[in-house]
This record gives sequence, C-alpha cells and structure tokens, in this order.
Amino acid sequence: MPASTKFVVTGGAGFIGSTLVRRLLRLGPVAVIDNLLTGRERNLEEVRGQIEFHNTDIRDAKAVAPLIAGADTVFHLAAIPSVPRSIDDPEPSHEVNIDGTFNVFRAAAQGGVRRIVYAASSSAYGDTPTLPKTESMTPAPKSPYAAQKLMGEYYASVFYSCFGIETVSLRFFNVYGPRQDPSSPYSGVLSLFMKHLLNRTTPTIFGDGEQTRDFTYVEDVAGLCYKASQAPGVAGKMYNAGNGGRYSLNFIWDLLQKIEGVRIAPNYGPPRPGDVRDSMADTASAKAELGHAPRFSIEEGLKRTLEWYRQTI
Ligand code: UD2
Repeated sequence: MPASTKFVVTGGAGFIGSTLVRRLLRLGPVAVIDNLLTGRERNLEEVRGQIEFHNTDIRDAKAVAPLIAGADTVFHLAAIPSVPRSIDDPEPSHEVNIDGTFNVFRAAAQGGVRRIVYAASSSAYGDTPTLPKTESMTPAPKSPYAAQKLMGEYYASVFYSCFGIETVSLRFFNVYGPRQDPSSPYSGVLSLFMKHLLNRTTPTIFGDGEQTRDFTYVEDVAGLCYKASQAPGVAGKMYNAGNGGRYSLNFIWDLLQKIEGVRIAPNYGPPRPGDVRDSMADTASAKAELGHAPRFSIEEGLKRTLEWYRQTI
C-alpha cells in the first residue's frame, strides 16, 4: 500500500469509529467525517492532532463529496443508531442512515475511491428462529433502524454491481467497549450497565432479561473493518462481524456484579418494542474469507471496558 493511502472514517468520533481511527493511523493518513451528534471529539483526544477532522453532516451531499474524493478506502460508520430511537423519532434516522449513506456511497463512487466498508447491523436478521444467524438467511427487519441498515447493505451491493466500486458490508453484532457513551437512554445496554455498576445504581432490564446478544468487543470489530478493506475477492458481499457467542442480559449483569463484588438487583420493565429476542453470529464466512479472528472473550472484554469506565466516570 502506498504511504499516501488515505482512509476516510465517517462516524470517526463515535466509539467504534475512534477505535478504528487509532488502528488506521499506523497505516496512513486518516480523515474523519462526524457531525458530533452522538460522536464526541474527546474520543479522539490524543490522536486529534494527527487526523483531518471535519465536523460535517453526511446528509449534506455537497459538503461530503470533496472530503471523500480521492481516498483509497471509506469506512462508513456514521449513523443514528438505536432501535428505540428509530421508533420514537424515525425521520432523522431515516435521513442519516439511508439518505446519508447514499450520499457517502455516491461521493465515493464518483470520487474514485477503491473500496467502501459499510457498518451494517445484525438487527437485519430480526426474529428468525434459527441460531446462529448465517449470511444466507432471509432478512426480517423489525424496526425502522433495522430496515434502514439493511437498505444500506442493498445499496452497497448495487453500488458494486452498477457503479463498479468495491463494497463490503459488515453486520456488527452489539459492539461494546471503551468510549461507548452511556449518557442517553438510547445508549447500548452494556455502557448503561457499566455506569450503574460503578455508580451503585439500579439498571432497568426490558423484558425478562433472558434475551441474548452476541456482544462483540470493539477492538475485534475495528480489526475486522481493516481486514475487510484489504481482503481479495469479497467486493459486493456481506459478512457477520460478531464474536460467535451469546449471553443473556441476566448473565451479564450477574457477571459484572461478581467482577465488582457487589449485589444490586435490577428493575425489570416491559419488553422494548422492536427488540429482537436472540442474536448470535455464524462467523465461519468472515473467518474464512476476511481472516476474522476475534480475540476477546466476554470476560476479558467486560473487564477491559469496566476499567476504562472506572477511570472515566
Ligand atoms: C441493535 C443491534 C446491534 C446494533 C445496535 C445499534 C440486534 C440484535 N442488535 O442492538 O447489532 O446495530 O442495534 O443500536 O438487533 N436493554 C435493557 N435495558 C436498557 C437498555 C437496553 O434491558 O437500559 C435491552 C434491550 O431491550 C435489548 C438489549 O438490552 O434487549 C440490547 O439493547 P441495545 O439497545 O444495547 O442493543 P440492540 O440489541 O437493540
């Protein structure tokens, strides 16, 4: 790869994007596009001076195009996440996750970018009963967010077949780790659990807590994003970016209490609309074709994450 190879990370101030940025900086210049809606500039603190940072909204096609043109790889992670947020307030997530994604892909195709790696979502599988979820299953989105993220995958594949730009979609499975923002009711459940654990306050679990997720540590996801940008013969395809396990919320909350040596009984609330019951990735294709090699067990990932929150909260 030439020394001047440039990476663009949309959503680079988010917790996943900022982890990816740190990894990419070892390999070439990095530009971040982020409107700081859910991302935070402090997530890039010690690397801020080494990157090009653009406080730009991907809904603004004209502003985005020149920032992307001429890059080697675009990692498209910018999104308004959260299943419940997309139900409570569907317009912004539609505009960012579908129209914004189109703008990024269009800018990349017209700007001569070699490859796009797109952050898709495991929510596309919905409640199909079979586990683990394999890429060949028919999608069954249950929320606007899931439908929007699936649309991005379809666009990724069509941008390859119609416009010739290489695209790879990675379905992220409940990513967690340092820098995940616990400050919103729409925050990822593990960031909320961490905050409650350290503050000794009571978390709310929606439903019976026996729903399961394939919680995936952020460093493993960032590593896979880079591998997907380099692997040969994968253009136009979609892969699961999970860890390959699944854990219930009750199990995780118990484990966190054991690690911390406290007992705090959770509140149980009604199940959340649009929620998927069980989620677990079949990682065989990502391992075989992209070289996916997740390194972090749930225990190790939780301990590292907890230490980060302890220093920060
Ligand atoms: C979905 C996707 C995930 C990612 C994410 C982005 C699935 C299976 N996963 O995550 O891949 O795209 O969206 O937002 O669709 N919960 C509580 N208490 C709380 C908060 C959450 O019990 O305070 C529950 C929630 O009802 C759900 C689980 O925790 O059953 C996980 O919720 P989440 O919002 O962290 O992530 P999820 O699964 O919607």
